[in-house]
Amino acid sequence: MHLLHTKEVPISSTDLRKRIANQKSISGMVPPEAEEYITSHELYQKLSETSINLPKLMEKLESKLKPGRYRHTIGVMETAANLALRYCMPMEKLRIAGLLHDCAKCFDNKELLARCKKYNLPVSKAEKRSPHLLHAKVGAYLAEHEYGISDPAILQAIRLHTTGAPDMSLTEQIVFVADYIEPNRNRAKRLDEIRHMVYMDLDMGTLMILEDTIAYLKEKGDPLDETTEETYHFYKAKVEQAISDRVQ
Ligand code: DGI
Ligand code: FE
Ligand code: FE
Repeated sequence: MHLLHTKEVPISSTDLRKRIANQKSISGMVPPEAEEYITSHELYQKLSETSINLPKLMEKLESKLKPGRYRHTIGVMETAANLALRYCMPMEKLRIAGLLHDCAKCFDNKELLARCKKYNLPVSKAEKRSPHLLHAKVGAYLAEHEYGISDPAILQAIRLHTTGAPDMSLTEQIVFVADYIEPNRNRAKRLDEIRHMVYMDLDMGTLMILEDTIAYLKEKGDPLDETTEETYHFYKAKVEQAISDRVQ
């Protein structure tokens, strides 16, 4: 048995967890690295979705989506849960985000544009050219107003799931990646390689997805949304930086 002589710290972890659940700052009460980890992994937050009944949500979605799309949705939900466990994120939160990410996929382009007008959602030039991109934005709106989700991290993950965004939160990045690799997907090239990679290096996996999506869109002649492009450049630079840090 070793006795450790340490300074007495008059801070209890229970109090810290309570402060976080009540959205109070813990700045200066833990080392900065611990605070950064707690924030980026969304730890100890009160899950505002505790009242959410997942089976009911699933039933409602199943009635709205085509069978193939619903299967994909369940695949994304389970994959997001797996990745949540891998990257120490709240699993329930990621399941809900995965389940709802494509909840507006039942609308055609005309309906998506009409919904944006109705809900006062801005439509960019790129979205006007490719209105299917709007299912992400409209989906976030529906998740909040029709499926009762209030957690901003979930809503933002749904909003960004098609183009990604530079410097995504872990929740956003996991939904983005899960959407691409879920087990029912079978068309994209390098799928198995990417599936393997995202469990080893999430940023590298994200970069590979962006490379392949951009190549696919170029081949099809579809215009790139500038967010997709910015996201690609962000993760390319981040991965290159990580490699050069490792070499030094
Ligand atoms: O809704 P899903 O089919 O599950 O997946 P998604 O929301 O990622 O949408 C995939 C489609 O979106 C796929 O065909 C690629 C396309 N996409 C992704 N980024 C862009 C894009 N399409 C255009 N036009 N521009 C983009 O930047
Ligand atoms: Fe989608
Ligand atoms: Fe999807």
